[in-house]
Amino acid sequence: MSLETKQREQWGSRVAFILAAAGSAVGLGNIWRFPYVVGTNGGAAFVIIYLFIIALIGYPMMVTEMAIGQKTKRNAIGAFRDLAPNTPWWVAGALGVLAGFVILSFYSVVAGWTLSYFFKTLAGDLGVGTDFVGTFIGHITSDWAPLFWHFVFMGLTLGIIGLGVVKGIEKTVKILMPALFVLLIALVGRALTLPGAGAGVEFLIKPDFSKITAQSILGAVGQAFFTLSLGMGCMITYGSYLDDKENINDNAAWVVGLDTAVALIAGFAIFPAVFALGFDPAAGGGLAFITLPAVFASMPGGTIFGAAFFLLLAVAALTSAISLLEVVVAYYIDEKGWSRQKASLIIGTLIFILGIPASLSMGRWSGFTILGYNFFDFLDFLQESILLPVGGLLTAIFAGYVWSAKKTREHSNINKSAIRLGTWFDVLIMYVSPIAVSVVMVTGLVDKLK
Ligand code: VAL
Repeated sequence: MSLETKQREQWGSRVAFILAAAGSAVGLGNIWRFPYVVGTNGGAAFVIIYLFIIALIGYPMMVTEMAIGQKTKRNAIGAFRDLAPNTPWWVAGALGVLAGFVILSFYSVVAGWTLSYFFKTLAGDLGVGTDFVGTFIGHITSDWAPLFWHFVFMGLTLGIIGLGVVKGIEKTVKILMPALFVLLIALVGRALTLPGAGAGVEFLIKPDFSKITAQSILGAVGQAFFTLSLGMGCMITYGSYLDDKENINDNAAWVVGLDTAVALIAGFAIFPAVFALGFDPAAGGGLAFITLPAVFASMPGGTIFGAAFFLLLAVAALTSAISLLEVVVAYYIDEKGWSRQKASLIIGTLIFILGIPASLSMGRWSGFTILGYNFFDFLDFLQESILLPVGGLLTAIFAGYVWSAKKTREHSNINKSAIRLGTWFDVLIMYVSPIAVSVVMVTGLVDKLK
C-alpha cells in the first residue's frame, strides 16, 4: 500500500459527499443542455423517456461507480486494477480519465461564456434592442475574450483542486450548492409568475409521443450519462473518498434525485419565460445565451434575474469542473506519486491548452475540421459517442460479470440503507445497461458517420 493510500482524504460527512457528488452531476448538463435537448425533442414526451432511462440505467450505474470507488479507495484506473489485477480491465478506468480530461477542456470554454455573460448582464450590456444573436456569435468567435474567461475558469478549478478534497472540494460545494438552490428557486418563482407562463408549463408536462424518434431516445441516454457524470470516472473517484461505514444505495439515490430535480426545475425556470415572451423553445444550444438574455431583457427585474441565471450556470459548472479535474489529478497522485499541487497545476494547464483550439474553432480556426466537425464539436462527439458509451459499457460488463453483479450488490448492501438492492439490480446491470448502451452507441455512430 502506498503512502498516498494510507493518507487518503475522506469526506467530512455524509452530507459533504452528497453535496460534492450532486455538485459534480448538476452542471451545464442540467441548466444549459437539458432544456435545449428537451426543447428540440418536443418537450414532455422526451422528459418521460428520460426519467425511465435515469431510473433503469442511471441509478444502477451510479451505484456501481460509487461502489467500485468506495470498495477500492483508488482512482478510476487503480480501482479496476485493484479489483481485477493483471487484466486489461484498467482500460475501462482509463477511458473515464480520458473523458474527464477531454470534457473539461471544452466544458471550461462554455463555462467561460457564462462568466462573461454574467458580467455583461450585470453591466446592463444586454438590454432591450440588443442584437442577441450577433452578440453571442461575436463573443464566441472572437479570439481573446473567450480565452480569457476560459483561463479564469480553469484557474479557479485548479486552485480548488490544489487545496484538496476537504479544504478544496468540500468547502466549495458546501457554500456553492446551497447558493445554487436558492438562485434556482428565485428564477422559477420569477418565471412562473410571468403572464402567459402556462404554455411553458404545458410544454413540459403534456406529452406528445408523436414527437419521439429513435434519435430522441439516443439523446436521452447520452444526456443521462453526461448529466449524472457517469463514464467519466467522477463517481468512482468521489466514491473512493467515502468512508466504509457510509451506505451507497441511499446516497446514490440522493444524487440522482437532486440532479433530476435540478434539471426539471431548470426546465420550469426557462420554458415558462420562453413561452410567456413568445420565443422559440427549439432554439438549440443558443437557448441559454441568445433566447434567455432576450427573455430577461424584456421582463421586469430582468437585469438581476439575468445576472442570477448566469451566476447559477457558472456555479453549477464550477462544482462539476472540479470533479472532472479531480478524476485526472487523483490518478497522477495515486499511481504516479505526484503531489496534489503539482498534479493540479500540470493537468489543469494541459486541459487549458486543449481548450484553446476548442475555443478558437468557433471563429478563427473554424476551417479546420475532423470528420466534418470543428475542433470543439469533435471533442464533444468524442466524449458523447465514444468515450462515455464505451467506458459505461465496459464498467457495466465489469460490474455485472467480472466483479459480478452479486458482489457489487452485496458491497452496496453492506451498510444500513432504506433502499436494498435485490436481484432486479443484477438484471439492470447485466442486461439492461449493456444492451441499451451498445445499441445507443452503434446506432449513434452509424448515424453520425454516414
Ligand atoms: N455532470 C456534469 C454536467 O451535467 C458534468 C460533469 C458533465 O454538466
